[in-house]
Amino acid sequence: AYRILREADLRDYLAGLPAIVAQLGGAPADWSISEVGDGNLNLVFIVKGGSGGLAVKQALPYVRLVGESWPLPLSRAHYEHMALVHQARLAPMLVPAVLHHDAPLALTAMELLEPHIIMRKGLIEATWYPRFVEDISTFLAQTLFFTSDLALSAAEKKQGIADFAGNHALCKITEDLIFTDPYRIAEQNRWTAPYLDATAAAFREDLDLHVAISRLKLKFMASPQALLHGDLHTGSIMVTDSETRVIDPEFAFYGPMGFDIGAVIGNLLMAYLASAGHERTPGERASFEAWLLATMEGVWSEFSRKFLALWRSEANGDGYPVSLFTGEAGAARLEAERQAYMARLFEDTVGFAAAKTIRRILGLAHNIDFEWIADEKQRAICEARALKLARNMMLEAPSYTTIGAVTYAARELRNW
Ligand code: SR1
Ligand code: MG
Repeated sequence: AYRILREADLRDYLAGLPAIVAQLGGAPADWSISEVGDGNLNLVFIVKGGSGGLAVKQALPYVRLVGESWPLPLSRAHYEHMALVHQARLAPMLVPAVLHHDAPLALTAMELLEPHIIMRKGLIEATWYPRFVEDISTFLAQTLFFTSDLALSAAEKKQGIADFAGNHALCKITEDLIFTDPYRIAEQNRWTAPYLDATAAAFREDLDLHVAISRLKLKFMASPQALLHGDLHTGSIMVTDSETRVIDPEFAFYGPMGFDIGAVIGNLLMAYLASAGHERTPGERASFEAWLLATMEGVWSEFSRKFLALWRSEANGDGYPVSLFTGEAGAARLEAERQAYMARLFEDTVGFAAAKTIRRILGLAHNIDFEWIADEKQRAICEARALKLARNMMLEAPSYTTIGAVTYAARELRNW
């Protein structure tokens, strides 16, 4: 039966699992266990034994950030587990290995990622991650392509949608917190007041923006293109110099691919525009910010290259029947169609990146890229730049035809 585990309960529980006891080593009484969760929803324990360690995540029956007044289904642990297993098959070595799952307890024990750190924290420290472009573009291309109609039969795809359809409470969080609340008066919204009061009010009055965000919301709700991670911000990525692991897919569901890609790009944009507010030497600042822009460009261009390569070589799905594109003319027409598909996907990506940015500045759940800028006026300056860029990206998404156009606009706004 479900119960919220404290450290002592977890010790007793894990001591009853022979494979886990072997993984940890030593006597259970000697294991160190500490709860380290700093996310918005769950408990996270780090457990260390005589010869190994693991991370244990348990879902709470409510939103941790807010408290018991906001109940949330435990079933999200089931969807997260299913997504992790699926992603491990599609993108080996890019997600943590699952060691144990207990559905009634809404608990999953995973490989301990050490010395990995949460990427967002590394970016605030101006740390570069040379593997990131290669790894995240592989993760995105593999997980999105192989769960799409380009790779699956119609029956397989519909089964996939059904398997994750029950995760609607987590989708509802996204629908409200990203696509609705930042654009209306909502009790839980906050922003850096008083500096952004007028901007927040302008966003609440901006009907052009309300149309644009509503189109994106509809796309999020009604375009089951592929199995998404669903919350792919830089707090859901753990990194070292040489490794990348994507964690926390509890928001997984079948949705529009651009939502995951846009999450990565939007969070890099925020890291870039927050950089001015963090202590750095001038040289460190310039080279780190240049790396961030090159990283954004690399994420899209490498994702796009890998996704297209998969489409050309692994397209066994029902989406584009090969029999309709025979001969030289057919092959050329299909290739043109692939390019048009990627252009539409990029437009979605730009819009979702903008939505992800606006929600972190005007909505409930903020991020430490901005929050850790102690001087509130300086923070508001960085946030205002990000809001200006995001508003333009959302309204003018079709005019951003290349990732270079996005990074050019970001660079232009950097000193606005
Ligand atoms: C109430 S949950 C707030 C946010 O935390 C998660 O990481 C998701 O981004 C969600 O929108
Ligand atoms: Mg999370």
